[in-house]
Amino acid sequence: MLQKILSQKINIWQEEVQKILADKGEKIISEVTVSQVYGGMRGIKGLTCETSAVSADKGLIIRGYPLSTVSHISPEEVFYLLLTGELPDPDAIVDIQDQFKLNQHVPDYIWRILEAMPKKSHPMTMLSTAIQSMQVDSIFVEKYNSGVPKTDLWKWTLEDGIKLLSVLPEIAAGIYRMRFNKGDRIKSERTLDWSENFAHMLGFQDENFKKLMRLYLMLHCDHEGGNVSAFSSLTVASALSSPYLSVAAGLNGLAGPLHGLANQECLKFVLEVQEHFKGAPSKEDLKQFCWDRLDGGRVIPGYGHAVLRCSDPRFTAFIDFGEKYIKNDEVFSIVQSLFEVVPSVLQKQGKAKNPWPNVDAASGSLLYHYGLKEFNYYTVLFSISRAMGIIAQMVINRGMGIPITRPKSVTTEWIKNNI
Ligand code: NMX
Ligand code: MLT
Repeated sequence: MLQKILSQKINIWQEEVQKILADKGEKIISEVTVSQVYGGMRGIKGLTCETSAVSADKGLIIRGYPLSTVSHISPEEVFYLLLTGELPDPDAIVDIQDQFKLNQHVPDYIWRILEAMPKKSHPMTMLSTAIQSMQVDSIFVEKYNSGVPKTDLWKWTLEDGIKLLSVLPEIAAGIYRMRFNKGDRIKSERTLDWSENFAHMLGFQDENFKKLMRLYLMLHCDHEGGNVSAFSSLTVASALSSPYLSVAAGLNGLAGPLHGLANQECLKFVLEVQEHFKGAPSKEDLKQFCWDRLDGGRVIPGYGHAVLRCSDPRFTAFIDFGEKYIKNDEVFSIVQSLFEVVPSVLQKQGKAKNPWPNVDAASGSLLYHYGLKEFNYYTVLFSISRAMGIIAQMVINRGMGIPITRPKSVTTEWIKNNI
């Protein structure tokens, strides 16, 4: 069903792009300054992304829907929305859920590889190792080797992508149970949906934790094309590497503390506050604690953003969840106090261009409340969700025939002599 819908849409999108290129191909949409060249290419409009856009003052907009208007939908629904640009009807939801269930089998070699890894391996290293090991079963590689036309490669990207999304919850849950000595792996339960099944395989039965997982896996799904994980994945995919190698590459970027690993760092920081003050501190004490951290040359995790210039709507969605379900939790109350204190501290310091909280500032406190306390696991949760956006972007880019990524670099010598 999904392949059929996408076949029609991709033809239309291709025609649209051909027309844009014919009419506007030589128009200028961005200028590049020397500071941008040395500054992580910030703000340069240099690639397209159809699945979502991030507005500086509104945050994530998925296929035209501001996040707050769709934050209630399930991960399966958002995957369909990212791919097709439309919200699925009930038949389409069942179709996606069936496809995920049909492809759920995790190959045995994955468990053997994970078991052979050093016991103290970071869960993100385990996850990306497991994902890239699945390259051996890539349908995309098989079809590429058999010489299918380039225009059809998106179909096999989609097939590998769906396979990967189908097994990711079980692999991730297996990593959790193995890495943190939680006992045997828990078998997948076919009557449950994607996020409920994941919560079940982690070993959590609380209905509110399941609600949190549904929200968590929806909120982290995508953040346009230029963030480190999407951009890295798409660059690797542009060389026609398989979806397994490409997604693993992006998740290795997500594992950096300035990107997805900030959720681990953030909860660590909140717990340090709690430990230091033996409870929730006063606003004045908290302010001083933040200044001490900044003066020590460290960032406040969960705050700041390369694109946003407002509170991240994903943060707001988590705070709303916390206020509804865990109002009196001490760790959550520290997160709320930080929100009252950190923006003014960062503004006063005057370095961060965005003093407001990002997605990572609140999520850890919610997971911690429900007993998922192993915070170096948190970026794995981010990864399961982000894989949806990366795969959707990859399928669309292949469908549109976007070529290999290859921007031009210059040397400092060249800048000295030519600018
Ligand atoms: N705490 C302290 N300093 C900060 C912070 C912060 N939260 N955010 C930015 N700055 C500093 C930054 O380090 C830089 O300092 P310097 O000039 O000494 O190098 C200066 O402010 C200017 O940085 P910006 O242009 O505002 O930020 P940039 O676009 O380069 O980086 C982040 C964006 C998100 C990497 C940065 O804000 C940061 O390090 N935040 C903390 C880590 C974090 O929460 N990351 C998660 C992002 C979301 N995600 O999940 O991916
Ligand atoms: C993300 O979700 O990818 C982060 O907010 C980082 C970004 O957009 O650069």
